[in-house]
Amino acid sequence: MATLGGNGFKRRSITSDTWQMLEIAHREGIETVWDRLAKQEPQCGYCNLGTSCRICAMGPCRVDPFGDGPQKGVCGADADIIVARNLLRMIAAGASSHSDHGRDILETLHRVGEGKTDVYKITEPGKLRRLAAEYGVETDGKSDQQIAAALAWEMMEDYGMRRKKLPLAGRAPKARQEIWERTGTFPRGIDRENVEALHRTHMGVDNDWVNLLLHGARTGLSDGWGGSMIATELSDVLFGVPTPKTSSMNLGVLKADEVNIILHGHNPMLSEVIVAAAQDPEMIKLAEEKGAQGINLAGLCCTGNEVLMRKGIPMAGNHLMQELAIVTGAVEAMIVDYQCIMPAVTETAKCYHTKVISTFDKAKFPGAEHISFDPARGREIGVQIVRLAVENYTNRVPDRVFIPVEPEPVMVGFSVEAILGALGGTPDPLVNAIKEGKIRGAVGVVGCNNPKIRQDLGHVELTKRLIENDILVVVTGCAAVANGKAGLMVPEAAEKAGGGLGAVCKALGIPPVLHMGSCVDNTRILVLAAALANHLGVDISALPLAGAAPEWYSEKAVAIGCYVVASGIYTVLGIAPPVFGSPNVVKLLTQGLQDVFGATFAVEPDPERAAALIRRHIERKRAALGLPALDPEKIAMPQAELLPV
Ligand code: BF8
Ligand code: SF4
Repeated sequence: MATLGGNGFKRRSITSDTWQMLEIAHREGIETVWDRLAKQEPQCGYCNLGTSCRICAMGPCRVDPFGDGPQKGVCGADADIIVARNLLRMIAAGASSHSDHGRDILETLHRVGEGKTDVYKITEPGKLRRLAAEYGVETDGKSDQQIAAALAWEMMEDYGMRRKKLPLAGRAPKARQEIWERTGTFPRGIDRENVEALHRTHMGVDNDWVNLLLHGARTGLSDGWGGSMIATELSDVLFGVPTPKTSSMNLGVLKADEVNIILHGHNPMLSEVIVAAAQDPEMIKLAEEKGAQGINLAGLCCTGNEVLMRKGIPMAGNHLMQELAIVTGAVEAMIVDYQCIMPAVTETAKCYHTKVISTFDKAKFPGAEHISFDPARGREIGVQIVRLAVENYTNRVPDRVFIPVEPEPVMVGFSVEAILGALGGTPDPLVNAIKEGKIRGAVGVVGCNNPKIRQDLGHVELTKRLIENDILVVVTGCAAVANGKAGLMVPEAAEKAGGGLGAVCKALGIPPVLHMGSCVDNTRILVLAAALANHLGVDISALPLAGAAPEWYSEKAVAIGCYVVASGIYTVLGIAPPVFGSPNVVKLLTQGLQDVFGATFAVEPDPERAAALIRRHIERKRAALGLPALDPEKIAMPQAELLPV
């Protein structure tokens, strides 16, 4: 890519570690995600519009809604049906990914309950008992272990078909639950909604695009108020409720003189045992014998977020950094579990001494060494993996080691419990600050990186505009890492906030951008929104809240967007989903859902304009609640500019 040398790399990202590593990758002829995107261009127009279909062998088909080409697939499906089916399948894939992750954690809780593992234990008995009470599990006179077994058994039902309603959805305000009842979207069973989504999208089943999309909402809700929420709640029970702590972010967290182990993926089960094994004196001694000063763990993606917010393990980067982390030449092992791990990492690793170690039997990677993770033997496997990494230190080529930047400090770990704790135990101070207008509202900025958007630009510019205008920002996933790298997740960033939000943050000693965890932890945002709504006696859709996924790429993000909107929160996407081939579907998602769920989607790639859309929305909600509000029309909408990609 001759044209992309020098400053060309700056068009790909706003972060210096990315630029520097891209320069090296380019020099060494190592292909990255950006190069592969360039080779794919122009990408298929039908697929971008969502009007291609390969669901059955009469196809593949594509319809041409805006031209003279075919208007129907071989079976007769038109653009509306094809777009709606494709979208529902995306939602189901995303919801299944989160929910299957939740299932893995649930099975671990069950093992703990049955006494079949000595690796994991109940770290938060209080939270275990609160959850047990929600599920009607008897706790009086019962041990933690007995409660864990009984709660796990009950939660396993959430995945099945005996329930009419998912119990955790009972956390939503009554008004919200009534909307779900009325529209037939109350999630029943996690697996059930996902299997039904696949059934409905088989050729010749559900051919009503509205009906398909309503099931999309129900499938998304089974993730948000089901599978993901189980993943979050049980991870807290087993590994601890996150509390505020300081750490650091970007590739500068790697250490030139230590064994570097990267934890990449989503499931904290394995990373917990790796963290323990890396502290094992025998392993540290072995590292010293190999000439290293110690063992350094660093996170990537959402496994990184899990260990960051519970244990303060530093974060090497977000989604687009996975190949570039290896290009530092300083990574002895990249340990992967599942989700968002590009198959490309094993190719990049071949150019270095880095070992990629896959660990889940459901997620194998050609070119990786596979060590099958068994929770019953977690400790032993943790030590085995760390030993492999330590022994690999001697294969490092010191001349190729380049760690590009100094780490950026961050404050993380704002679980709902921690936020309410910082506020003195009740939502009152936050509610009062919102009522007075010191804080105008709150926005969840979440989701991925996508090489179609200059890395981190969407997250960081949107967040800056929001906090400047006294809107509290909560972040998860790769959006959190973007903001952390940009220096917005330290208490000193209160200076970059407006006077109202800034003063609140200074009084509490917290950043204006609160890190709430990994992507399954978006459910923490739901729980917080429900708590605020219940506190005020209103529905979630009445609150001055919004969501944004400025750089999303994954099916999981589609599922998240879907449950956020179906929970009553307006959501702005920075990347267009593949729906624009059906004007009917677009109209429903961007307007019609207002009458169904009291919230809609918007698509706006320009973060300045996205911020204006969100500010207008928040002021409208404030006015409707009778709170002091700005005239939304006076919030200027910047001219659209084409973003450099
Ligand atoms: O679950 S934000 S790129 S790492 S999908 Fe993936 Fe997106 Fe990152 Fe986490 Ni979430
Ligand atoms: Fe074509 Fe219909 Fe089969 Fe899709 S389901 S591939 S539109 S025939």
